[in-house]
Amino acid sequence: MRWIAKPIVSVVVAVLAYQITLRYLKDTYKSHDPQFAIERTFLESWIDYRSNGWGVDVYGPISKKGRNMGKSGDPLGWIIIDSVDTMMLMHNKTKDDTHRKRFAEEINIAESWIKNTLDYNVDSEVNLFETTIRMLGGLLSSYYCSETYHIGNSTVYLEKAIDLADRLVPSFLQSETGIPYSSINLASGKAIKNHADNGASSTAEFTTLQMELKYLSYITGNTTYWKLCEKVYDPLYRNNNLVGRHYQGLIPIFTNPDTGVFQGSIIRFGSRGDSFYEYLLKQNLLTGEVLYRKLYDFSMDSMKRHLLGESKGQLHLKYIGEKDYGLAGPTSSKFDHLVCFMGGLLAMGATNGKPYSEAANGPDWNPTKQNDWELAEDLTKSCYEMYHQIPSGLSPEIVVFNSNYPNAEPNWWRSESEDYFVKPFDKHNIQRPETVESLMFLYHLSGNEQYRHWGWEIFSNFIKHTKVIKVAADGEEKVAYTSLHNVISLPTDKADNLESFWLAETLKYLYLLFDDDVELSKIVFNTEAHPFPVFNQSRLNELNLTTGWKL
Ligand code: DMJ
Repeated sequence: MRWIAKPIVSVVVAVLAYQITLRYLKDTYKSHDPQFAIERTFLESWIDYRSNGWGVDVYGPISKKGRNMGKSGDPLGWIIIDSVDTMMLMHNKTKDDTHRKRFAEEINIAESWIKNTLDYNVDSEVNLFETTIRMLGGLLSSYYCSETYHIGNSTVYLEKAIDLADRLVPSFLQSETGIPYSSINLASGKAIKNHADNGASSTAEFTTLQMELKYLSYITGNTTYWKLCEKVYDPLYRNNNLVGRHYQGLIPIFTNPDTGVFQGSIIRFGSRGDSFYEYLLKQNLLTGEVLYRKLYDFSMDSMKRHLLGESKGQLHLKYIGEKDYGLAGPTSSKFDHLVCFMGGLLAMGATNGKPYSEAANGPDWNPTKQNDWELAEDLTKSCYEMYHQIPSGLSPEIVVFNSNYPNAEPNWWRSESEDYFVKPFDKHNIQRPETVESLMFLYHLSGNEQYRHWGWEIFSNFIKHTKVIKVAADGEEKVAYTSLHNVISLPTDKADNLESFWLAETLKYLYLLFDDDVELSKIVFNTEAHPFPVFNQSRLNELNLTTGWKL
């Protein structure tokens, strides 16, 4: 019988192997055209907004209703401006003629609206940070992409950017310290203190304006923007002795703008703390200024000594914890999804945007860089697990890693590996970018395919769970994408909310994850994923743009 059994076994093995391969391929990006799929998702989302909510700043993809942000009711271009450079990028890179034509039309529509309808001379109180990173950042990168990819009229974006920046920079002149209040009226130029938190400004907010304003000085030659925006650092470091024993480069999340002194003792890498660290490194990468690199390295060293933890579950996931009572207090294992940008940042910090294989063999490589690189990989893995173990495959807004502080309560959802928990109020997902952002950086720096597999899994789950389908009167299906109230129970509970960073960041980073032509040493993304080119040192010398303060 042997002579029959052998071929039968071989056939069965071959069929099984074929089926396993098929199943595997079906679930991986390799059996798809990921960039085409992401372009389509972007277009579906954008066209829903353009058809039903055109011009509004806040839009609900379920109700198809929206409103504007400014008190006066005038639009600020929130969703439109945040989206333009993603369309320019996709227009430039797509292999599909229909998509390219569509992107060209949509860019043209957005550009006409910015040119002819958008007016920043409005009696509206806007948040300085959000307006800078999304609007000023979006206009400047659209200018850059328009010039680089030869699409649209770059002057439209630059003129608007200058008009907006001139309305924002009076913020730096209205406190004794040069630290801005949190909001400003676009028409009158009057700065307004935060209505809550005793008028404190969020520390990460006034330290996340510098890339945009420095880039504007670099383009226009008007050095005022550069000089004003860097003034915040001297009082911040000096008045708090920020590099001294008490803080060791780790910032409390609130600052009194009139004195420059920290308010409260909450230290974290999540909301109101995050992009302080991001802009230290990115200013160095963008402009070459050495001081910011030193400050970044100093803060990262302290972060590793004071905030780093490892979960007690099966996977031993690394996380950056929080200190609610200053550095001497206990470290909480609460972890905002927002912190997931840190994988990408640490990887860029270690390699300066060069492939790991090249950087690690270079003369500057050292154990600290190796350690930063490994931490970048570990944190990105933790963030991936925040999607992978959740029933919908999408991360909640906040998790608590399994640690001694705080202790899990019975009503907290437990991940299968027992590495993290989710509290009842933290189960929502607003299509945030930070994890796919880190996947994009880690993939291009390491070449490790695993990051693309993870990214495809996350993208597929966004499609599966955040898609809204409405059948029109003529039977045509209209598709949109929206936020979720709850990622744990299935089917997921949808929220009527489109965040502009879904279009500006999440889909852009996913798209670039699958792009083969990304040179991370030549561009620097602002915190809203708007790309700026690395500055040319001779242009900086010509304009005499240097760091205007010392520690
Ligand atoms: C974005 O607006 C920016 O990335 C910001 O720095 C943090 N939060 C959102 C996205 O989550």
